[in-house]
Amino acid sequence: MKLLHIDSSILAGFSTSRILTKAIAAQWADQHPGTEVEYLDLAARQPAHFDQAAMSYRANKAEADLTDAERASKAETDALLQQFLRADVVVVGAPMYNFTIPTQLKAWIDRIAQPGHTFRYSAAGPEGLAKGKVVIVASTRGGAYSTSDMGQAMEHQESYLKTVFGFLGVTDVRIVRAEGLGMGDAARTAALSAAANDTQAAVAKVA
Ligand code: FD5
Repeated sequence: MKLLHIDSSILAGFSTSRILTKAIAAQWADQHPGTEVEYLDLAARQPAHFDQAAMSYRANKAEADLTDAERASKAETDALLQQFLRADVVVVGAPMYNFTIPTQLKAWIDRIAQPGHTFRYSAAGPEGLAKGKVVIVASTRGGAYSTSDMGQAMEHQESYLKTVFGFLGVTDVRIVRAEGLGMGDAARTAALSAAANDTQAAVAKVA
């Protein structure tokens, strides 16, 4: 079984989501002997923004007709896409920055969301092609959003990730959440303890 461990926090050694993804990946490997872990640090190695050169991926141009920028971009897309497709389990560190995910994580999603590879349009509508994977999201945030309707309406982090992974065919998205991290010491301690419980549940759940 292959596990892809992804971090996107820009806070390096101060990051909370990095602590959570590390624990999730370690516990998963413990409980599933033979797990091969690949690691992707999107803050250390950020994919380029999905731009005009990146769009050439969709045009199926002959290799010889690509510009240098398009060729480099295609190689980046191919590498990230294949890495995602070969994973059975994807652990994603996803802090909330400005109500949504870090730009580095969005740049990765833009690379892996490719028609013909991870989704396609059919007569019956869009169909996700990355089926059978488990995605575990380590969600961290300064405020608390899960406990009120208003909070849920304002957060575009977990809800966005569930939507986009669902669109790609991943129906099993598990959330490990530490929220209220900026609301004082007691709230932070409670958040970390809730995330530890979520981790156990996410790792133990049978697909
Ligand atoms: P991980 N939380 C929210 O609830 N909302 C946000 O929109 N945006 C944007 C940024 C950052 C944090 C350090 C908090 C937000 N947060 O990276 C973030 O989700 O894995 C959590 O910190 O740790 C989470 O743990 C929102 C991230 O996961 C954000 C750009 C950075 C944001 C509505 O919703 C600790 C530094 C910070 C911190 C921080 C910071 C916040 C918090 C902790 S440090 S806390 N809160 N370093 O020192 N901005 O590295 O440990 O979790 O609330 O306690 N900075 N921010 C916040 C640094 O910046 C909270 C609420 C709201 C808005 C913002 C600076 C310079 C340097 C290095 C580090 S909201 S340097 O008004 O409720 C909006 O070395 O000089 C280059």
